[in-house]
Amino acid sequence: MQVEGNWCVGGMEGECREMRAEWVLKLMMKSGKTLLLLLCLKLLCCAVIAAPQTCPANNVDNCGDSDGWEGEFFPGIPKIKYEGPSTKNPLSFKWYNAEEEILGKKMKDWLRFSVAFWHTFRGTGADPFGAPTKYWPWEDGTNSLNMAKRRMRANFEFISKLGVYFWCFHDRDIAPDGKTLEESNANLDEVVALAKELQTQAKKRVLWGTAQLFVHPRYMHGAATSSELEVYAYAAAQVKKAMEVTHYLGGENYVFWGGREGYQSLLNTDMERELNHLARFLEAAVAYKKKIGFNGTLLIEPKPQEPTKHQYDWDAATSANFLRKYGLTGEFKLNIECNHATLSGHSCHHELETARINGLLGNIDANTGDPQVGWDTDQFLVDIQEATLIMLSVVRNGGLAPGGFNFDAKLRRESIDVEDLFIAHIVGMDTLARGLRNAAKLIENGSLAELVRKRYQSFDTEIGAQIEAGKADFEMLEKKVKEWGEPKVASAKQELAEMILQSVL
Ligand SMILES: [Mn+2]
Repeated sequence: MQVEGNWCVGGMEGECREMRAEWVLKLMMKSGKTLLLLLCLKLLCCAVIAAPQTCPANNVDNCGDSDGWEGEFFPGIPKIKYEGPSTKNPLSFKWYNAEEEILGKKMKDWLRFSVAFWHTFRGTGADPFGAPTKYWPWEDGTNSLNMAKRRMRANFEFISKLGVYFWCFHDRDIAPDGKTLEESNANLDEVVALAKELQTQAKKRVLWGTAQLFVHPRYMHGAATSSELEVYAYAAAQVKKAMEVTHYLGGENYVFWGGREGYQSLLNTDMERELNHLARFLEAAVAYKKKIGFNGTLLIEPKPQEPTKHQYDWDAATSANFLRKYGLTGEFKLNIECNHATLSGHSCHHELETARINGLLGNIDANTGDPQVGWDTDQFLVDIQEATLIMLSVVRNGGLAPGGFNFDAKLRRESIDVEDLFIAHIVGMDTLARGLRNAAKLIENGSLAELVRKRYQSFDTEIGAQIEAGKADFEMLEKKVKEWGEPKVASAKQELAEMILQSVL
């Protein structure tokens, strides 16, 4: 018997056929009306495709077998080791050597890598045109509590084998949504208790936690900027809980990505009122953080569009201005995502430098977009030049701690092997490690710093010092112009700077 649906593909055929047969048999014994049964099966399968989150947390029987998992989740995949640039082994590091010192610090301390639970363990490969393509062997097609726990165990085996110290999560991605806030909180508590046990055993930590305030229909107008008071309150309750569990898991940061905080049209939007509400929401988050003794850094993650036409946290400069206006700069830093940087028309390097010079660089969501594609593709970063520029900013910032590099990146829809999860993270880690090595070469070589120093040397003078100290008035400068005549202007040496950068790649 053929059952259409999205439960089973590719390598899972064997297990899936068994699952289908068992399921069909159970149902046939109950009803005996084969035609009706087939119709129900068809409808059920369609429901699974359309809304994978509709399977209730407590409804295990109707949503597949959610018993424990025997043995390893990633059998045959060893702990990933550094083998150097000449190795041909895809399951090894070519450039990332965790314990090696670069510029006086271990690579693992410069890079503080983190796995993003939502992409790695909840990413299905679905897109607006097509169904999921990824069916990891440990998934049973449900969103049950048992499945959430099994997934959490897979997460810790993955980060342990990968040799990463941190992980990041959204509340609703690690535990299923309940019918009420109380039920959702209870689900979260149960999964978080297991996560705490597993991360203590594995000696891992949470880089940051966050609340998912954009999937549920209640958040269609936004969360803190929703036009509905009850939604604002619900979001506050959800963030309160997400901060509590992040604190419980020893999280070093807490992130606010603006989800649907933005607008689709200014005609029906009171932008001033919405931004005031957002500021009040963030003030309340600061107050609650202090109340529960959570010392993690609060981070705002800029993004210009998607899902709204105009997100309020457009870019680093806009976010910095928002924080200043509402007196929040001392309480927040920025989490810069490279793909969001390019969506806003900047380079990742520009956004990092804008955050850094404003004292706001807190964390990096390490990913990249595609220059031919206009949306947020969340790809693993593989561009060595981009990685070198990123690491130049990170080194200038003295590192990112307590922040780090979160791989907010997903496999392409067409990459469907379990080992692809490892390969993608390995190449992302190696690219940034190579960027760190190159940045160190640039800094130790000194030619680029010298080029920049020379470019501004006219200000290293008595009058220059007066200007920079705010002591040069227009009358004095006019007098100097009459004395000096036409200014002599030097070359910017851009091509030489590019040549120097090329020499370390
Ligand atoms: Mn993104």
